[in-house]
Amino acid sequence: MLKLLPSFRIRLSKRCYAAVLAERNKNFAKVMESDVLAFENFLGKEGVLKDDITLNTTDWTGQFKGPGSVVLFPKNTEQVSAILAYCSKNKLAVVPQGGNTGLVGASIPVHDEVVLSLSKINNSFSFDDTMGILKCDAGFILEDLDNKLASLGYMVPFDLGAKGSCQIGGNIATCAGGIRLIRYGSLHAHLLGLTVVLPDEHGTVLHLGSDIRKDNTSLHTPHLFLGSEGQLGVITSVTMTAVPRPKSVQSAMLAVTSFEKCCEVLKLAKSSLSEVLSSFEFLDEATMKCLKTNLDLHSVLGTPSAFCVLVETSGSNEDHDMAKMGAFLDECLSKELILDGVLAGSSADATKMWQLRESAPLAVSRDGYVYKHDVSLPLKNYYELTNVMRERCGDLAKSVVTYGHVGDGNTHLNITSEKHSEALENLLYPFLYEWVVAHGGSISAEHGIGQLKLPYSELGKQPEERLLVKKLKNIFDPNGILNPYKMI
Ligand code: FAD
Ligand code: 2HG
Ligand code: ZN
Repeated sequence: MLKLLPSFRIRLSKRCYAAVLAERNKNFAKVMESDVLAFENFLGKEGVLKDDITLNTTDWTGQFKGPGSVVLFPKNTEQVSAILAYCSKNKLAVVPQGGNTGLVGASIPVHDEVVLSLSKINNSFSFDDTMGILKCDAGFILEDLDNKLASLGYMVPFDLGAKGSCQIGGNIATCAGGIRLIRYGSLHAHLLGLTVVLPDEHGTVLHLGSDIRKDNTSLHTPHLFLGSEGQLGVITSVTMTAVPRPKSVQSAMLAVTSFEKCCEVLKLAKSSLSEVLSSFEFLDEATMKCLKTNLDLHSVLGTPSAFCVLVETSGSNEDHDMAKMGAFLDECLSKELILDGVLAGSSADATKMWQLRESAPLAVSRDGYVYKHDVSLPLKNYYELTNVMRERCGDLAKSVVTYGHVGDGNTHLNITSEKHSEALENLLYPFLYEWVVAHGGSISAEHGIGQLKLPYSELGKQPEERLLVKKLKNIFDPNGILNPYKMI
């Protein structure tokens, strides 16, 4: 029997918690015609959207919708500064928005907050191709940025399924993980500097960190913005390292019969593929079924199996990398760690494999109402969570699906039902998050807290740490106008 953590001794459903916390703060003013005129004065009429704002007030999952008030499209840091100074003086709450691909309802208004879209701040781009240092506007779409770097022989050191829409500023604000973290590390390893605008009465513009690789002259202030979920300041420019684009990429999909064997394959991949290993992703049978049923996507493997692993190497010498991958696959087979395996013979084959993994979020979203999870766990408990929840949900769940970045201990357990079910929700929460924390995990490995996990944001955290974070928030945002009702 799990011991309830102090904040959950009174067993309230997630819904009750969220409703209490999300009440409109009466200290905030409402947007009036005079405010709209002021915004038009800063941005021109084309920079202010008043009607038909649904796209900016609904999240990717469709589960979070806020009424909002107005959407602003500044074109540069100075305009962001003018907006934030005005909103701070006039107590207007503001939500920064990047590509709006976040999965926790953090990028959309809860009530009538002003949406500040970064999508027009995407002009400035410079790259030092000796040091591999990139400096660019925060509103660049990740894929566009990566394509620009491709022509210079480099790439962004992370990649995710939402790359066609998410923005580099949003990636920093969420500390996005993705499918290459096993190789290049998290964004903490790559961030060098930021330009941010504070939501104070001056709209203070700060240039944090620097444009060089090494700088130990201060606290590493840009890093405070990693995972800040738009609650400390608005990021308008990013300086970070890029990595040489690999000349040789090998991808293989493997059929595995047990989760324990998946872990053995991971161990072997780390030791034998070592420096060229660039991804180690995971899909279970329920995910494959969902892909087939909802998107008509079929496994590339002839043999059905309980688990599928997608292994990728990236390097600079095709012969060397192919030899390594070949030896690794041989060893997997000879040790009977895998049942079957397919090595991509062309980039089209590799695309098919990646399409399966990257379409998993869409496949589950087509399955019905989705309870999404983004937790990290020690590997010994990784799939145990799925088994525990599958048994607990019984017939109330339509599908219990798991995919994720197994190489990073990050599981995306998605549970679906035909429609939203209070009974299922009460079975899931707070049990699931308490289970994760009790097993040494984190309730958010990638996507953050936003609105979705707000009732549980204190789980696994020291009260003193939460207090420190609140004090920091007050320093950056003295009037508390930036992205209220969310993580902090
Ligand atoms: P938004 O969704 O617009 O905003 C996210 C948060 O950042 C909000 O709190 C917002 O206020 C804040 N914000 C945005 N821009 C700024 C800015 N310039 N300044 C200050 N605050 C800002 N995430 C992963 O980590 N790994 C994955 O593998 C992954 N795969 C995904 C696959 C799919 C299909 C989808 C839909 C999402 C996926 N995500 C993943 C989640 C999401 O794409 C990331 O969190 C991404 O980094 C969000 O970027 P965005 O520009 O869309 O930000
Ligand atoms: C992924 O890794 C994303 O595909 C989305 O982080 C996870 O859909 C999800 O739950
Ligand atoms: Zn993910």
